[in-house]
Amino acid sequence: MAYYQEEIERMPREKMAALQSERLIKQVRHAYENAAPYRRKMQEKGVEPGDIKGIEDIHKLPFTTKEDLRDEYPYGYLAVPLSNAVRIQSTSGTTGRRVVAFYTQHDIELWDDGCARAIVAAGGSKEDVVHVSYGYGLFTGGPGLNGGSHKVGSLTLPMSSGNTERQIQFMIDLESTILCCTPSYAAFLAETINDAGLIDKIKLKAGIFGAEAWSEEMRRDIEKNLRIKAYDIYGLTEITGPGVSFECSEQTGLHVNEDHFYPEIISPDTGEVLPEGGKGELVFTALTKEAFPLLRYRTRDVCVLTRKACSCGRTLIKMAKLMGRTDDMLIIRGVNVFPSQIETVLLSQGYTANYVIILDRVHHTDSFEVQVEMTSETFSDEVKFIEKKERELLSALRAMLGISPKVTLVAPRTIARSEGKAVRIIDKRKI
Ligand code: DLL
Repeated sequence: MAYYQEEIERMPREKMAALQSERLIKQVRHAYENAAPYRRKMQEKGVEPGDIKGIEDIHKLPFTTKEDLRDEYPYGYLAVPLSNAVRIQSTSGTTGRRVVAFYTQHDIELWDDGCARAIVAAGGSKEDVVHVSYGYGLFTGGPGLNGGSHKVGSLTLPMSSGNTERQIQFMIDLESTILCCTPSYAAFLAETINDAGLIDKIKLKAGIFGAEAWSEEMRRDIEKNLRIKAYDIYGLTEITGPGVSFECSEQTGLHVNEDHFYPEIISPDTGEVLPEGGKGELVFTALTKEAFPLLRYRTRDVCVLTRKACSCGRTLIKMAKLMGRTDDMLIIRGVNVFPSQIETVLLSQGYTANYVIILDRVHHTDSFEVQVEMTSETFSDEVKFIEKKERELLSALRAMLGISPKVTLVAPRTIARSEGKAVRIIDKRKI
């Protein structure tokens, strides 16, 4: 069994707790002294850095939410001089919805280490050709796996997403062995490769897939169609990006890089920490990040943690595959979409908030349709006119979301009204 940082990945429990304690004490002081919102929130809760004497005191700290980060956009939570920051990444969404995360060089290193651990756990070494088809740019998928692959010493193909024909050509010509992309794109690549009769030319042995939920059934299909072993990887921009946790050969959950990211499960309603095995909202504290420390960040992801021994030999705590979210965020083809973004576009274009989002998964790819009611003013039964209006709305939605839905305009008063909460999302995807 190979490890990237064996001493950490197989560290005995007590030693890990001591390391986490030491790091938390330092990190809380750093955040308190260098980022005003942490200081303010801790003062409001009556907590001082001196009250945190070890990891067992973490529950005394206030939570941080996405709204907090947005309210302080862009520099409020930055905890180092801007001149020490070397990179930003950002979540998808509009200006109002964006979170910008900052990194020092030290932060990039620990992020890359997390991804390197994932690649080695998937069987990667310097002999491998790592084909990175996650998007590059503000999205963390491409840069994260790219950095991890460099650390491992593998030949790295910075493909980014899209241009499937070129992806397959490079995969064949350069003999890619490890594919990194969203599970939906992996399924699409598998289908395209098999349809073209090229599967025998493909040398892939493993895939590292994340950024969106995927089922065991989807894993089996991808494994069969690409003749690989498929591993899950989890992360979020605010914490670093991919590599917060990763799957090993046992494929029964994801090891959390808990020397850097301390996980807790809380009740989303009361904020109380749940005992091991309890299902609730995942909360992370970044113990070592300098530029954007993050104390008790509420991810809104629903999950379970377990310390059951793992056959791979790692002692890092494991989280189950994600079980949903506590908010209304949708992940469509790997892109985070809030229904409120769609509503903003509709209202700005003269429509009302009478719409439905219909999601399905056809051949492992998300289909995404937005049905919108025309108003009596915009109503027309002229096909050309409706098509023009649909095109205009599509381009406004694309600009806002970064992905393109199918837009269908329907006659006024045809979308069912609800007596309670409006049903705006019909999600037929089986995840
Ligand atoms: O999706 C980072 C990433 C890139 C992870 C590449 C893995 C691979 P965000 O765009 O900030 O970051 O979205 C974070 O995506 O809170 C989850 O809800 C969801 N998510 C990420 N990984 C998984 C996964 C990246 N393996 C949000 N399974 C998170 C299910 C996932 N959901």
